[in-house]
Amino acid sequence: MPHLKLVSFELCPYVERSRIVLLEKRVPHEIEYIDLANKPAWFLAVSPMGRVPVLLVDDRPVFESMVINELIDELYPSPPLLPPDPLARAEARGWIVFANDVVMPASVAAMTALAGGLGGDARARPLATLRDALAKLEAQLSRRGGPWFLGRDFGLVDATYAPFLRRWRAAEGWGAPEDRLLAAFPAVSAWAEALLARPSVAQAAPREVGPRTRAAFAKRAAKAEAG
Ligand SMILES: N[C@@H](CCC(=O)N[C@@H](CS)C(=O)NCC(=O)O)C(=O)O
Repeated sequence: MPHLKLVSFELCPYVERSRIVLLEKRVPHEIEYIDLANKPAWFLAVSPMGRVPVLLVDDRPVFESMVINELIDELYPSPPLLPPDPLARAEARGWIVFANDVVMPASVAAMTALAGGLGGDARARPLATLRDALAKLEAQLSRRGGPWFLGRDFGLVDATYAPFLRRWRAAEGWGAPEDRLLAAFPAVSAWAEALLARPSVAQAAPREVGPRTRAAFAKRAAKAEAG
């Protein structure tokens, strides 16, 4: 089996997705943390977009969490984290893209607003996008019956959303009562509970992720306000 090294930044939710997948598969792996504010030359040489995660597979770099996670699933087929049916696999990939393209940008903007005490459009717009995204997830979960996104089996969609749900649950405590979006979505809330109780997800949690994420987003908001 190849040697695996996950190049990481401790608070990164995308890295955390791959950690969850590696832990689900019980695959031995090494982790190397880098400072994203001061990227080493060796990292820039293996990460064309300058982003973590990168998985070094016997020194061959693989980038993008979605690609890394599918590779791990293919290299270590047990337990499978994508369904055998092509249509169900396509659905899983679609909802992973939804996380990447809709949920993550909205949650970053919303967490920046909550941590930085921003108001107006900077707060209202991402919260509205996130509420709309959660409603779509709620409809899927209700239709599919849980406990995991596609149904009975934990999979890559679950590993993808767990880091977001971990952070968003913490972030809801930073704002006003009306910023608590999850209360209106019982199926998403139950999914979040089940995810955070899962051993792989619990083990992948960065140290003091809530307060450190809050501090990072407050800094980001202050920087944006300073122009
Ligand atoms: N689409 C990428 C997103 C990865 C990403 O945005 N990672 C952030 C850290 S959480 C990063 O490396 N940003 C580069 C930087 O901050 O310079 C993935 O899924 O792997």
